[in-house]
Amino acid sequence: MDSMLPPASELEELENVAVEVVLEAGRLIVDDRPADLGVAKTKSTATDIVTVMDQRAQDLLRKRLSAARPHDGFFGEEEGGAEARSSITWVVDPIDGTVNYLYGVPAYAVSVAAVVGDPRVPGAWEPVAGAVANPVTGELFHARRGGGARLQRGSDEPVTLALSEPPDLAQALIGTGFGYAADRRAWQASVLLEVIPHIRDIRRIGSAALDICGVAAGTLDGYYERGLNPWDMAAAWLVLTEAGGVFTGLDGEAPHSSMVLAAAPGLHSALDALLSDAVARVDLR
Ligand code: LIP
Repeated sequence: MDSMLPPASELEELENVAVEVVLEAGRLIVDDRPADLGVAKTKSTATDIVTVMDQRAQDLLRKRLSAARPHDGFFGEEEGGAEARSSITWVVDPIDGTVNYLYGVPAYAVSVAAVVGDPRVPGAWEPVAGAVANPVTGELFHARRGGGARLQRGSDEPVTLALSEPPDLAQALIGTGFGYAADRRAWQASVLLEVIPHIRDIRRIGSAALDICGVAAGTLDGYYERGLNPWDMAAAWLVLTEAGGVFTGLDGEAPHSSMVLAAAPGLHSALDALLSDAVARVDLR
């Protein structure tokens, strides 16, 4: 897909646009959060919720992105998309960690990525610029292909992210998540039972974008989850790989809804082997 890569100057522009719009949407979901925020509707299951602010934030992001880049496509978690007339499609999660947002748990994020290829087809797309903002903690992660990854906290100077040597698997702090369907959660719990005796501990933060950025920033050593959509992972994927990390599916495949895993090179293969065995054992039952 390197042949589809925009020139360096355009990658920088795409990164700046992503940063600008995630900060604005982040302010909107914090400042305009209704005091009586509730569930506007549900999607795949009764616990897969949408609030009015998910749609409002997506509408704002779409408006700003189409004003800045009228020919680009738009592919978001909520309603409303657009086909690309350029090589770029914006993949957007207006609130990643919506359940945390509803409960007031300060671990949710706005995630915006510019990708090449078709984000609806696993293995047929990749992010080239992007940003993830947690509007409560003031953490802003951003990256562009070949340009490295940065973390900025509030008005502090941005720091360049570079993964350090990871611990062994047995000492590794691993993040994961659970889906909205009961049978999916039961399967994920069975896999976790196989995994947890072999690692330091598990963290369930509730936002894949923040989990994957956490691996890039060193607040987690690794992460895995089944059931992610392109918008949950697009921007954080690039933050991680530009920080020197590895982001794949199982057995080194392309990232896929069946499984994604994230870690530093030295830990990734051990985590992949552990997960492949665990999934095989659980699926045999
Ligand atoms: C969430 C993911 C999280 C997963 C949740 C949910 P959403 O995305 O970020 O990793 O465990 O089930 O899918 O629905 O808040 O955008």
